[in-house]
Amino acid sequence: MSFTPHAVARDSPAWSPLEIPHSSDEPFADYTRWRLKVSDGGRHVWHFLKTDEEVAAWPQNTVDKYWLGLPTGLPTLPKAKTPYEAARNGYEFYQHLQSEDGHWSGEYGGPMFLLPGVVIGSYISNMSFTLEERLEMIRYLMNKANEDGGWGLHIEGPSSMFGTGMNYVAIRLLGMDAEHPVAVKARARMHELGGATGVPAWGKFWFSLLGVYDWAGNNPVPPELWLLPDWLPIHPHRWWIHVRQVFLPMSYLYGVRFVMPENDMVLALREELYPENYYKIHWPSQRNHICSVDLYSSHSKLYDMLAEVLCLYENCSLPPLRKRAVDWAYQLIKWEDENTSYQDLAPVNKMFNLVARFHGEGIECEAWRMHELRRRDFMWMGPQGMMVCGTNGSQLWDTGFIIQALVETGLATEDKQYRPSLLKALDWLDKSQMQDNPKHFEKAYRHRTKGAFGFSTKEQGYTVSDCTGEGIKAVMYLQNHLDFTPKPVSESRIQDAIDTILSLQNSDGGFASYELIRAGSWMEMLNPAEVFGNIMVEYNYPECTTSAITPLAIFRKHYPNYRSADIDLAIKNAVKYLHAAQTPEGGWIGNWGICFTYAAFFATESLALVGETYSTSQYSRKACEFLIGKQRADGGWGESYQSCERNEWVEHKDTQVVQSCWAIMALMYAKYPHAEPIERGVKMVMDRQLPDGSWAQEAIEGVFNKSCAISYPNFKFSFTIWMLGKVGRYLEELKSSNFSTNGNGKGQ
Ligand code: LAN
Repeated sequence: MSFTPHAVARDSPAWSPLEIPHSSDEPFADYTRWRLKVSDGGRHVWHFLKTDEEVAAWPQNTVDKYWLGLPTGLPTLPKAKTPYEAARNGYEFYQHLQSEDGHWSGEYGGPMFLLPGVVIGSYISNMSFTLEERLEMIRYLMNKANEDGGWGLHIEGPSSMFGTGMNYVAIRLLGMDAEHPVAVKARARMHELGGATGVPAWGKFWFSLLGVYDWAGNNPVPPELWLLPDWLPIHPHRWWIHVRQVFLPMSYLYGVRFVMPENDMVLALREELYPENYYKIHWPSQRNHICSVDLYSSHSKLYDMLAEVLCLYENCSLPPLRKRAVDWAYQLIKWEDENTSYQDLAPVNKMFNLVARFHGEGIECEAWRMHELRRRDFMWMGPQGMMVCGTNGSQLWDTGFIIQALVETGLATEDKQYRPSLLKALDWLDKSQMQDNPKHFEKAYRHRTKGAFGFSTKEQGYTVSDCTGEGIKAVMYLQNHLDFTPKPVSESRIQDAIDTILSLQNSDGGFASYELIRAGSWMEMLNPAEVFGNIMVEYNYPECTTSAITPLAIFRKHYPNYRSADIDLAIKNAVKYLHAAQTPEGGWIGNWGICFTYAAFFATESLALVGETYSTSQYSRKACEFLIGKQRADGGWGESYQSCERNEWVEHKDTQVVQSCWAIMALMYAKYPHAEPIERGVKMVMDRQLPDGSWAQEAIEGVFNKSCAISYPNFKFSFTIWMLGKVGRYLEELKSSNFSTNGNGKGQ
């Protein structure tokens, strides 16, 4: 049951071929034997219990059952007659999904390029999986294959070369035979798409490490860029953190031209991935050959020219310079590993870092052992098998929202029975705030972390602007708005969070994700990853901006003497940015959730902070009209992830509960004066509530980098409970005519 990491050769039984059933409907590894272990401030690791003794000693709990898709056995609740009762029923259910340590755990899948990275990286670095993990990863891939046999960039996307090529390799390494019908079909689709020569850059790179693509088919990834003076506008420290942290180990591995030793699997894959003869492929002409279905951002002329120049440089690079660059990149990789306890920023850079460390130090070392341990933090068991999550979880994010929902709706105070749950959450939040800056943070180009919260756990160690905002807001709600809670987070720690937030405001008032904007958007011309958009630098986001300023406003109320002028100015400037970011139609483009409904939920709250509502502000009024214009006949809202790709509203074929909640929350922030549309939306959300108080999973909720969707399954609890718990009072006030109901906007 406990994992003792030990290295395994690639031809050992740990990677031997497996007999895989043709249907993936039924579990391959008994679902009653999986357990989620939560430890160390919210670490998630799924264990498979092999013996009956272990099963008896560690019973499956509701959290395990829910996330595995097994019946939870939670009772049917009396049918809600009011929205508030529906909210209470929602929490009656959702409280059971809180972990012992106080946070809410959950699946964070969606992207389809993460699992292959974990599999290929592990294979290269002599790391194994348990048999059950292998079986359930294979089952997951079988379940997520599209009708045409391929895989997409994410679980709802059409088959692409990136998705199909990477997952084909993963399923083969995991043990599926090349003649299994699923492999045969996937291969046929891959060949129809033109074969793996056209895989996008990150696929080319992984395949080159594995030895199934020639390095000459890659555009250069020169580590020397790290030696450029920091002040240069193109120095990598100015790039968006996810891009530079992936570029970092890539540049190391490219610099040393790492290739795994050839074996039978490599030889077989060279046959399978390409319709043509592998050994006759002209590799240099593949550098810019990208399958057309994959292209979201095609290379700019500038990038292609630069790549040509860098190719010339590769022929004459100076060995001592290369060595210095590779050594410096390695140092930065080590700092990243150490500062995050080997979680790293996300599973992409983690697996590249692992291969780099494997190259640098082999297997008999702390780095290999720690990487092997922390790899499991990303692996999540769901009803359809084992996936790899976008981060090591969304612990802080989910906990922050449900706490605010409970406090704002009054559920936190209404019923004493929820007190233990709130106290546990406060304890978890207290332990999740970062209290120091990372080691070598300036040299490692990191932003401060003192006082910050990250998206998942403290250990992962990355400041995120909006997570710091939502985290400290939840803390203040618990500590300052309730009378039964202790105050474990001291005033000076709250001030640290406020300082961190203020340190993240950009000159035009907006807030980006992890850092200040360090270079202009012209850098997008150097975007080498064809499948994503807007990734090269930080941008301001309406969502991050709102999450950053709302806690400032709450803080100002409770602690009026600390940096109040800075706070006032920050809020004022942030609202200016939000005005400028509104589209002519009245919406805001969402970047981390889908899409306009998500951004409207945030932006309207910011406007309300400075008194801008339907009756007082054209921005707020336009936002309401925009949303009302998108309401569907059944009272709800539904937009597709394609809204994010196209920057314009794209209807989903179905109405979505979560998006409907965002839209209704936005209308409430804006003090929208007509009850009827709101009531219709509320009815839709209530009608979809299940007898046990929960809601079913609908379409994917989140997105990143314009093109990749990602799951936030906890949203169907936090936002429903939040909206339903608030809306009853709102409608009452509206009807008792606290503000206008005639729509002339002059009420209030
Ligand atoms: C996330 C998840 C959380 C998200 C929010 C907090 C919601 C957002 O408001 C700010 C940005 C942030 C922190 C974010 C950034 C990009 C992430 C880390 C992800 C979407 C999760 C996965 C994604 C990451 C980039 C996936 C790995 C892929 C690469 C392109 C490196």
